[in-house]
Amino acid sequence: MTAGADFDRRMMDVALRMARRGLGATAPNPSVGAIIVDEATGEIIARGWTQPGGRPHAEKEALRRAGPAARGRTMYLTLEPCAHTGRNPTCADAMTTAGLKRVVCAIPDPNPIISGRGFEQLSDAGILVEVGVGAEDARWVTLGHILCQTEKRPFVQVKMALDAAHRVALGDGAPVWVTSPEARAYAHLLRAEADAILVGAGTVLADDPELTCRLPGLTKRSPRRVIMDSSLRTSATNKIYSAHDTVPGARYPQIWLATAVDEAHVMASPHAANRARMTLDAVPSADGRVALQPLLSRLAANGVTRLLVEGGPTMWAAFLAAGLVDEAIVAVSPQRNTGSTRAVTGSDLDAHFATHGMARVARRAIGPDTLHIFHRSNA
Ligand code: AOF
Ligand code: ZN
Repeated sequence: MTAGADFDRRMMDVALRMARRGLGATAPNPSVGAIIVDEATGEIIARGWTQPGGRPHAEKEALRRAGPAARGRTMYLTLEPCAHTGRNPTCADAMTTAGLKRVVCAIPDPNPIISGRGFEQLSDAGILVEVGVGAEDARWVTLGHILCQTEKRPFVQVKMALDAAHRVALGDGAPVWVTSPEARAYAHLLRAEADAILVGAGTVLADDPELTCRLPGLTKRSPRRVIMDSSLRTSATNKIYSAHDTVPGARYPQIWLATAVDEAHVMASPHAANRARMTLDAVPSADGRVALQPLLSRLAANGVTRLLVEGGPTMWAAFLAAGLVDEAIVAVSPQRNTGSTRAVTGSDLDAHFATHGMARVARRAIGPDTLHIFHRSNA
């Protein structure tokens, strides 16, 4: 006997795993997971997830893999199927044609051209529709898309690597590694799951990072790199401007430079030499600094649904103070940095994040380090 709430929940967990596979690869579309199940036997007939670039959608991918075996079966789906007009047939059409009997879906699509219509179309075709299973997890996986639709900004994830005293190393031209290779590999995975990485000019100058994903097999998932460089302090020789040359298949070779100065200033600066490698975006400024909200809405308008804020400490503080951090991922080393450091969170991580409306969701070991994860409480 397979039917029931527990079975539905377990199957939705599989669909959620499918959805997570596409994070960072489907923007501006959300990454959705869909599986087709024979409820009588509990067999998973086909799995689907949103394909790189955003199409085909997850449902169509699962239906294609199932073929005629989809008839009479149940689909578990993390987001309402599309039913908008324009591009035909929609997923709701394809699901109806395939003869699915039941659809268990986690959450509605906030996209106003779809919202509610996908479910309505399935019900009208006689398919049993159940909504809400795994809703909380699905909302989290889909939050980039949801926030782009509702707040015109991407999901913002902040990543910090701190020493045992919760201080950050101030690089002097090269990255200083206090956390372990395991924590660093995890940080590269976060890059793969992001649509864009944001760093401040200070970090580019201090660490001279490349900001690519260098995990074997995932270099193609290196996201778009954005530097917030209000007053053009980065130099044309910083590695970030040439790093893409060494990353096979990097999707976004160009750097996006968000600055508070205008294009004429840029062309008169040494940055003119970088012009071919740079997309320039003069973003409205406050006190000569790039304003965060307008920057985020520009990113969303350009298809960025998941933004990884890598640093440094000034930028972390600005995003936290503005209440714009959805998730903070903090790797803490058991060792102390020997060089110059700056305090970041104080000794009590939970208290620090609580002052910014964030609460702990996890604490776990990663190699010799500890990973602490905080979520925005009202996310
Ligand atoms: C689905 N399944 O896997 C995804 C959906 O431009 P289009 O035709 O690809 O439609 C994009 C919209 O479809 C997108 O804004 C979002 O609302 C939804 N994404 N829908 O049925 C999927 N990725
Ligand atoms: Zn669709």
